[in-house]
Amino acid sequence: MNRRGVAPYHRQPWGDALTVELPAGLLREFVAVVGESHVLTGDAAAGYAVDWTGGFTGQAPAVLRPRDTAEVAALLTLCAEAGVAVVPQGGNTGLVGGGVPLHGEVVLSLARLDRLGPVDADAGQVSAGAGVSLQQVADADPGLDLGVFIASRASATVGGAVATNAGGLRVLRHGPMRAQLRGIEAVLSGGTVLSHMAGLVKDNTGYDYPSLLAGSEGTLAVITAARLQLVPRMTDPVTVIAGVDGPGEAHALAHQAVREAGGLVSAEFFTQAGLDLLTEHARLAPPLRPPAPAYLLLEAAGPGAAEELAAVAGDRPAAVGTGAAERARLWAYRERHPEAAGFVGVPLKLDVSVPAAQWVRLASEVAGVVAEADPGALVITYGHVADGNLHVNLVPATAADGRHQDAVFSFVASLGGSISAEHGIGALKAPWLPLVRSDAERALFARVRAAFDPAGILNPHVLPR
Ligand code: 2HG
Ligand code: ZN
Repeated sequence: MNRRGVAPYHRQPWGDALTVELPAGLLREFVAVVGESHVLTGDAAAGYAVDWTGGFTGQAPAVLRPRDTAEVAALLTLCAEAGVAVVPQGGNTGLVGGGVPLHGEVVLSLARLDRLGPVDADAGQVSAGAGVSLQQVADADPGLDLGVFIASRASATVGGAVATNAGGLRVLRHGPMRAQLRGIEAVLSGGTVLSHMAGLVKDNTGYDYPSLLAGSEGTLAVITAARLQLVPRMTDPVTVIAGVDGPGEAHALAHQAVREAGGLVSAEFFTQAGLDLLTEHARLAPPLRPPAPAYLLLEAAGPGAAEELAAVAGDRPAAVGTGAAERARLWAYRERHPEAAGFVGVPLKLDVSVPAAQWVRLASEVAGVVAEADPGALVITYGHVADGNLHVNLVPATAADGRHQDAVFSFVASLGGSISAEHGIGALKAPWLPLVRSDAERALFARVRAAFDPAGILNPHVLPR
């Protein structure tokens, strides 16, 4: 039970935490591939069976820790032959239960595939093993950076970020993980290795399966490495937090910044409700006095960035940061929002997007929509306003039996939106996929899936077939 006396939502039907007996002898065969110290069972496996929110807890009969692609292929061959389901896992920073063994699957941890190649200076690209963290990629070259920037970058890994098509705080400038992808190496469930890592920018030689694997949530193949395009590191970045009167003003200003600030990199929204939790529990000093109902964080870089952002902020109350320490201080108000609801209870994290013209309605009305289903629920909203993306974090006051998802996702679908902007469908949202994907689309998904994974062992409970 959490602090509000509500059972964590993993106790719902998608998390039955089955204990699955592995076929006799299979553990010995795993050991023959990776060595005894990299087949974890019992207590040693427990940490791989729970996500960081504590909302999803499963049980793994074994955690396998291969060190290279050949070992991944050998392990998948064994699992396919035995019909044993596998959950691939990277940094375990996912938010939708897609990387934890909720149905007794074997966990295939890619953490040891941590080889980071030298940066190809001609192409501005780097090849990275699935277990390399996003921060390590970002640090690979002093003049270059990774276009994807997420709060969990120190733990989130390349394999998981590609598999979930992670978005984050700079999507308006550089796109999500799929947009950084110039090649991939992956293993099919039968053990076949696919490798297309030359990094060609132009390459029209058939189906773009690296792009298909981006966002496939571990259901099509196990990603073992990726070829990533890097972007120029920002010069003279400026961060501004402006106080606004609500979602309407935040949206209008962000829209103006996209049009008028040529060096814009981020446009992030949060409210006083989330900030109150952070000032109380994370002891952050308020960014502005007096407080505003809502805030827009803008970041831009390059010549004229400061003037461009000043022009957008106008005479609104604003805090400005230019040096690294001051920018980090301002970013903490936004980057720590994922923790805010967790100070009150086990949070339910709903990541949704709508067409630009509907975003203000979404951000203004979603708390009321939740209140109709659960009047006592705590609702914190924040997100990537220029992407039409809102994070609805809530702590239920009633049974977390799907009523919150029903309410929020139906509202989002009625606005022509998506029930997952950047976190994936995972286990959390699987029952609601038909709200936003037609029968014909889901039938196509199932055929694609059967073509990649005929054994049906890869993350079977994610993106249900
Ligand atoms: C963010 O934008 C992440 O901070 C996490 O996507 C959002 O925890 C969340 O709901
Ligand atoms: Zn986000």
